[in-house]
Amino acid sequence: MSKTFLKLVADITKRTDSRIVLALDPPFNPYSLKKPEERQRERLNTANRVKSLLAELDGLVSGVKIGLPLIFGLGLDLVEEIINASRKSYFFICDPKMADIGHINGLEAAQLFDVGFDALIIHAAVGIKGGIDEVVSLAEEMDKGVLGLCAMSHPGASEHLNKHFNELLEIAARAGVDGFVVPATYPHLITSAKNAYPSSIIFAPGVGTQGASFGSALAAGADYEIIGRSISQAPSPAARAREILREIKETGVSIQKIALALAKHHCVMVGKFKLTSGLMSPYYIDLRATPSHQELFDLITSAYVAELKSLGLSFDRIAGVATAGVPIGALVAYKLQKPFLYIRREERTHGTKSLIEGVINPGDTVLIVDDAVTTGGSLLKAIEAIRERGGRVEYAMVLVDREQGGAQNLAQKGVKLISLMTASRLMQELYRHGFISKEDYEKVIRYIQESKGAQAS
Ligand code: BMP
Repeated sequence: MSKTFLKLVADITKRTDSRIVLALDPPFNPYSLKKPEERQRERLNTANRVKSLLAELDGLVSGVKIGLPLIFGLGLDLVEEIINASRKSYFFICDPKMADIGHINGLEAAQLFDVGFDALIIHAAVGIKGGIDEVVSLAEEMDKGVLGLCAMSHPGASEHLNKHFNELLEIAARAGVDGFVVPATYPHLITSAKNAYPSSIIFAPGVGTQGASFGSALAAGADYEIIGRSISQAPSPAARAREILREIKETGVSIQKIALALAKHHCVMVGKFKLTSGLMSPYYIDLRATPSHQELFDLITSAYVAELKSLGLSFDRIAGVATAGVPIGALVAYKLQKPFLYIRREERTHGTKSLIEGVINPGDTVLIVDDAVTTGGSLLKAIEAIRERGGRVEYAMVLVDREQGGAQNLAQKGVKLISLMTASRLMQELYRHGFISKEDYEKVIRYIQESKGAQAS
């Protein structure tokens, strides 16, 4: 494990405050030209374009990942020039997706480290002995980093590679890598990796062009999002990177802040608790007091608003579920300038005997808001009450998904659950920032995993 690489990553990120690593894969093929001098001109033009791109993105992106297409096209001398030109602005990761025997890996790695790459990516699937080990020991000698690729982002990855994710993660960790590459398109794998190795550093590709939304991998527990075409092929890469950073900040960073503020105000507790659903739990989230903490409450409701805006959903009304969903929903509705109504826990015993307080017109689309979901029981009751009154419900939104079947149970009723964070993510943040002990963290994660297993069986 390279202290130098991890320190470099931390120092640059401190300066940029950006969790983006640019994947640099410009479409360029000098070999389509026949004459050597034409090829060379094309290489120099591309190297200059890359240098200007990196100068333009200074401060917006923390790392640059260079893959084989650019290395083949330019050759390592020009790659070295590119790295030297912006050495101070970025950490540089080479992505050859190494997968050979250790001896060959070592020969490749020595050249890549000598031209100035700070770290490289190797397939965890090659295994440690006579595979990853030679690269890790060379990296240690040269004070460089190694990242283990443990799963991939494309659909075919689920045919074989990603099925072995946990084994690959364990292999990479045992080999002594500095971090993992885990795809944003399979966010549950990111959460599993962070749960298993909370102090590891995770880089997630697959964001933007491949479908995962900006900030989603960070929300699942990644430390960096690897973004290529969405930035490099935008008409103005710097303007696009700024927009993406804004989106990421609104989701990823605010989630971390919320998690820490919840802990600070004792809204998350570890112990032995009985939930509304009747299930026992080793942790409890109580968001009923959040309106008493003005800053925290503003963070929470702003995060709901930001997520709804970024998803671009349209609906006519917002309904809060009693108790904690009422103040949250009311403020979110106010911020979005939507009418608000709420759903009681118990029917009134006199008067209208309705569960609903407020106005719904038949055909209105209603977004249901609550604080947390376990199995989805309270949300399903609310959905039913609203549908009985002629309202249409397609989405329900919560701050925390306790990952105990809520999303699946709602999906069966045709409702998509939007959650700002999973309970696993919340616990990771609390553990990483010293609010809960390793034992408590592991106990809660085991409980979450086991209750997921119980769902599946
Ligand atoms: P883009 O954002 O343009 O899709 O680029 C993604 C980058 O991440 C590419 O450089 C690709 O090689 C890399 N990558 C990936 O897309 N999926 C993986 O599973 C692993 C990767 O390294």
